[in-house]
Amino acid sequence: MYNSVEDFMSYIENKNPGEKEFHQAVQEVADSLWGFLSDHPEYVHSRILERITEPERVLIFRVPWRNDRGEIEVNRGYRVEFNSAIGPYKGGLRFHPSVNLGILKFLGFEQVFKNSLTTLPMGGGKGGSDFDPKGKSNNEVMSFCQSFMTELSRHIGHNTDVPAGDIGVGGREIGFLFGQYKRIRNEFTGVLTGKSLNWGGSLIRPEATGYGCVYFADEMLKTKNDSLDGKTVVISGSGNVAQYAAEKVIELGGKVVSMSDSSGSVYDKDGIDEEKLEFIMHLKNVKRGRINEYSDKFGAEFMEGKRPWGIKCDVALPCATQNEINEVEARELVKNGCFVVAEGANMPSNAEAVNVFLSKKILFGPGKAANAGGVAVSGLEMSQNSMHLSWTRKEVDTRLKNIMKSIHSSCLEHSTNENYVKGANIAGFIKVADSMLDQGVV
Ligand code: NDP
Ligand code: 2IT
Repeated sequence: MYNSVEDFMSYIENKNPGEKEFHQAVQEVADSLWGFLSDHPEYVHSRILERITEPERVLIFRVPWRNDRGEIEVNRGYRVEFNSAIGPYKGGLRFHPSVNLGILKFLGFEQVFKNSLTTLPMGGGKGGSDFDPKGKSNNEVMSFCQSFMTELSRHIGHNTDVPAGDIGVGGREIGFLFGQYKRIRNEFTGVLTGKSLNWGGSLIRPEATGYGCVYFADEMLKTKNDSLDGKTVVISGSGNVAQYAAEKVIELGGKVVSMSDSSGSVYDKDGIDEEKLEFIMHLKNVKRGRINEYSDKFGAEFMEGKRPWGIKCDVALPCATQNEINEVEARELVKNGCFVVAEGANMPSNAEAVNVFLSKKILFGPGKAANAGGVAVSGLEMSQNSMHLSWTRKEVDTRLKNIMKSIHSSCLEHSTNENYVKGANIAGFIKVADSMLDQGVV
């Protein structure tokens, strides 16, 4: 038993040395839950906080593969199976050179709460590799994916653990991974989500995270009798989440003035319209080029090596990666009039930035609520696979919208002062914790 959040965090830090992103994610949840737990001693007596912060299983494996020059390369693969209290482990795979155990544990931990919020029966997990898909040929990406899945296939299954995409893992990689799974296991099942439509994918899954994030922002605005129409919006990233967040903002009448990648940000004062967004989608999904090509083509400003948070806006949608908004940037956003932040990425605002947003009382939707649309539609893809049928675009989009609405109201229900961070953490926790209590000491 711990007397304070500080005591509990010392325990977490000693037990998980060096995993700073994991500590950050746990700290936020512990801060949110502390008062609630003192009113609910049953969770404390059953050591739910100690149990929920310990993954059920962590797999780490060697991934050897051959590059186009015939040389052997070796990467490290991971799958963190964090919590299966409410359903099979579910969460994405990230391929990025920065991947390590601490990052995947933070992502897996967040996923447990996020998946609980979706209303669907999914546990939490996350995996990936330090493999860098940038600059690799299709053939190299395929070789890597096949080797990765050769080991992973022993541990996953449609009722056990269902991976999907994340940074560096999109439709192409899911295809290679699925092909190898099927070949090894000789079964065609919904073991991965984010599949192509022809072989078991769901309509709206590619769009779901970005659309869901914008639906969440819209729900927050509605509480102020406001909407996205006419708002100036800054988006970071230009990958899957950023692209479809931009598409939905444009559709709802907002003006997107910036998108970015790890090399810098473009600032287009005239707005990124549908046609310009199509250029970005082709640049990123087909050519796999850099964002400065947008500036070369459309004459917009390119801010090399810079994040977009200095640009004046009403709404910010961080959709790139963790800790991409620090305290100074958060203050600058608020000073420039930004009053809505909805996190498309996982933990893009660091702890100090979150405190700025909360203390300034702007509408702040934390990632585990605002970006839950992606995994929610993954859950809908699993349902469709189990029923061997597919729903229409409209059907899936309506379900996505309703899920985002339900997450929004759960957040408000479990917090005071419109603190969506606290609301999301408590609402996500209750369902998982009660299920753990029901299932005994496991
Ligand atoms: P993509 O790989 O499609 O795109 C990632 C984008 O973020 C790229 O523009 C990339 O730039 C940029 N980026 C990645 N790492 C960094 C970094 N270290 N510094 C600066 N920019 C970076 O990934 P997704 O769009 O799928 O994921 C984006 C975020 O959304 C992640 O936090 C992910 O966990 C989260 N998320 C994704 C979901 C999904 O369904 N895909 C669901 C829920 C959350 P570059 O190309 O230069 O690396
Ligand atoms: O962070 C996330 O929620 C994802 N990358 C999506 C996970 C999923 O299983 O669709």
